Amino acid sequence: MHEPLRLRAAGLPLDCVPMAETGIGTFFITGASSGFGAATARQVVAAGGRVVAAARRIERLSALAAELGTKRLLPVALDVRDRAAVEAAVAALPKGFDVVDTVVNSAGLALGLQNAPQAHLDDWDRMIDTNCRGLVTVTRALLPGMVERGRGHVINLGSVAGTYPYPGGNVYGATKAFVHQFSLNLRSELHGTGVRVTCIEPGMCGGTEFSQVRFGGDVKKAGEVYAGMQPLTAEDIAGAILWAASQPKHVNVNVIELMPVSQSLAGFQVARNGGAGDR
Ligand code: NDP
Ligand code: 8X3
Repeated sequence: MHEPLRLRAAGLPLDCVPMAETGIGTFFITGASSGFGAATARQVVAAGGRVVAAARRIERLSALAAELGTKRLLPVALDVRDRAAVEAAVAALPKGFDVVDTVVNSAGLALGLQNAPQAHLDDWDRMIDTNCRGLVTVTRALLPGMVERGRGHVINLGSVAGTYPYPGGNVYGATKAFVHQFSLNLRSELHGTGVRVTCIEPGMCGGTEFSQVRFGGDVKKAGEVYAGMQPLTAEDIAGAILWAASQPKHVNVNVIELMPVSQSLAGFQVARNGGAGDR
């Protein structure tokens, strides 16, 4: 019998349909108030899934819920750096949103583009707290349920900055290298549990708030980053996330690295000033 019909015949509300019946299942998306997170929420709902949408700006999330429907999207005000708040939010998920099939850890940020000697330690602390500590806190809170159910998917937002160095990338790139290695270690440790892990590692992506945040709200400077080139879009990244999430259950997509055609690598640099340490 067709699944929804079988559920109806069994007297079960379609509201509590688990992943197998809803196809793409329930996603817990951090950073859902903007950029990749918001685009992913839209694509998940369009594919028939449900979303727990988490971020600090609740008014943005409420607007998204109004757009996509409160039966499909639950807005949750959350600062991923607050461990107690993360644990409480996961424990308080209401029926219909409490069986999380996929977590998308998109909350993250870059602050500043100064070289290390000029960079601000407060910015470094905030990137580490959000991109590393926040990501592992959310993941740790959702993993036991996934392991218990024998299915689930952790999808982390890394970056090409975690693999390829560039001036000003210092701690931002290092946090994304952390995300890459954390993802691979998770894969290894979740061996045999049925829980999948994917790290999505994009290059330059426009149309999000990423560069505005990096440059302290300077919209002009943020716009110049993408001048004269065609960056990736948030929809491109959401498409990669949905693709990884909708593979057959025996397939694990470990890492997806994607860049705009306009961006590539430039190789090593040499300081021709006489020798190591010479000025
Ligand atoms: P945006 O700035 O558009 O979105 C970032 C999201 O993170 C916002 O929803 C913001 O919500 C949320 N966020 C930030 N801090 C916190 C926090 N402490 N607690 C909860 N949520 C938080 O950026 P993108 O969508 O472009 O980036 C998403 C991810 O992808 C980031 O991890 C970024 O590093 C990574 N990335 C981005 C690339 C790009 O070029 N855009 C390329 C490669 C990777 P709120 O402020 O409401 O809390
Ligand atoms: C963001 C991509 O190239 O601006 O992670 O660092 S890049």
